[in-house]
Amino acid sequence: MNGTGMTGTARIGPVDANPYKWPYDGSVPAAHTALICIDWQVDFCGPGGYVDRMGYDIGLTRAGLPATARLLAHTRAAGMLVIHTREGHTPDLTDLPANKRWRSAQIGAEIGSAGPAGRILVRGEPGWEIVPEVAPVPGEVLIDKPGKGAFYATQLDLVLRTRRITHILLTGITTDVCVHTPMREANDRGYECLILSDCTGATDPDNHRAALHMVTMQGGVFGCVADSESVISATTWSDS
Ligand code: C5J
Repeated sequence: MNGTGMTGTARIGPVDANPYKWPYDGSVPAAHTALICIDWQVDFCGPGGYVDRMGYDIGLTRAGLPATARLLAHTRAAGMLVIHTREGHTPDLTDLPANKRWRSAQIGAEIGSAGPAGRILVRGEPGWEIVPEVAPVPGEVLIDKPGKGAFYATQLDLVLRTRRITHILLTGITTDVCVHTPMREANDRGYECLILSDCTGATDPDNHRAALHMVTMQGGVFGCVADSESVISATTWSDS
């Protein structure tokens, strides 16, 4: 028995998604599927963090939190691998490209400078922590990354292959930057991806919509788009 009251082995699909019923191969065991929660950090959706300091509306980046928390509970019960990513730099900033630092200074939120949530985008600072609504639980994987992609300069691909993951669900912020980049990276590596429209958010609503729309082009150029309820209702359980 798990948190859903269901027993046995879970399988996902077919999910009512756009532009095709996800996944392409009909359905997938939860054991071969990972939920990746991208950069749900104070710096991106909390008061005094990087996004707030840049002057953007954190209401937009927080919008996907309730649906993500529900989906997290579901995927944990289904036995999926849960992976959390955090964007950030080492305290000495040796992994911070000069142009990234310069650009952040132009917009008044220089990476590495001190603010209400500690040093902006620096590992170990309060702003770098994942917000409590979707915080990791023991046993879940944490991937720390210096950039927008989750595969570059990380062990993510090795973790996925070691756990025999073939299919990926993506939640997180921001839709157009740190969610889109790893979706593209994963798609190029052959992972079958689904981005959750209500579990993502951007600093600009048009960018959020456009980023989701881009996925649906060319028959699903990077995978598919669906909402979290469609994933939950497409989960079936059988005795193992
Ligand atoms: C950005 C992110 N937008 N997590 N990072 O700089 O999307």
